[in-house]
Amino acid sequence: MKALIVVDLQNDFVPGGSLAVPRGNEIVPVINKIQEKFDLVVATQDWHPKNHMSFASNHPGKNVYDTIVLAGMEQVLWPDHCVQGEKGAMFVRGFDERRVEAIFRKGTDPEIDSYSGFFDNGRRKSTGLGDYLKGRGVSQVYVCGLAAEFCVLYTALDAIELGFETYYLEDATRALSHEGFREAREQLTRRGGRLMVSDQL
Ligand code: VGL
Ligand code: ZN
Repeated sequence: MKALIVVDLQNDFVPGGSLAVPRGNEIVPVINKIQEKFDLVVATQDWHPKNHMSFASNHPGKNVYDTIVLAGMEQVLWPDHCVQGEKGAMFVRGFDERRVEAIFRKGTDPEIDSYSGFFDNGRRKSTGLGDYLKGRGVSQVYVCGLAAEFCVLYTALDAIELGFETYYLEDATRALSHEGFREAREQLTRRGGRLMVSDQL
């Protein structure tokens, strides 16, 4: 069983959004097209309360992209994004959601961030995605979405660790930075993930 995990394809992560990934909108048609190649399609959604501690706005005197220690880990402070129920948190217009069987929301605890679709950054809580995929008999997972070096990367790394054969769809993701993308691909392959482009599906 092959599953596609569409990570955080939300308005705030595409041009016009508050934490826009350059050219993030370009992956929408790619993701729409490849869904038919999979037995199962699931999605994740970054879903923060307004008082989320990853928002620079909740740390008076701090600026966006400063780092702090949160829950014992280094944390980048982001612009407010993907606030529960707001437009920025909605899926990007044009994303064909018809085949999405389940949506896993993350980043809901104000005290800790959550890049991976499987666990928060401190591995305190699971979203249930791993058990869901295993329950559906999935052995191979393909990750795509935004942003390549944050939520897509950490979702892929956790998938590897949970024992899934894991593919990172390079042309169905976009990164915040070139350097971040390069490092993400390197880290992924070092940890046993595989890089693929959608034409190879
Ligand atoms: C993400 C930063 C903060 C992502 C989410 O989806 O990659 N990045 N929250
Ligand atoms: Zn976030």
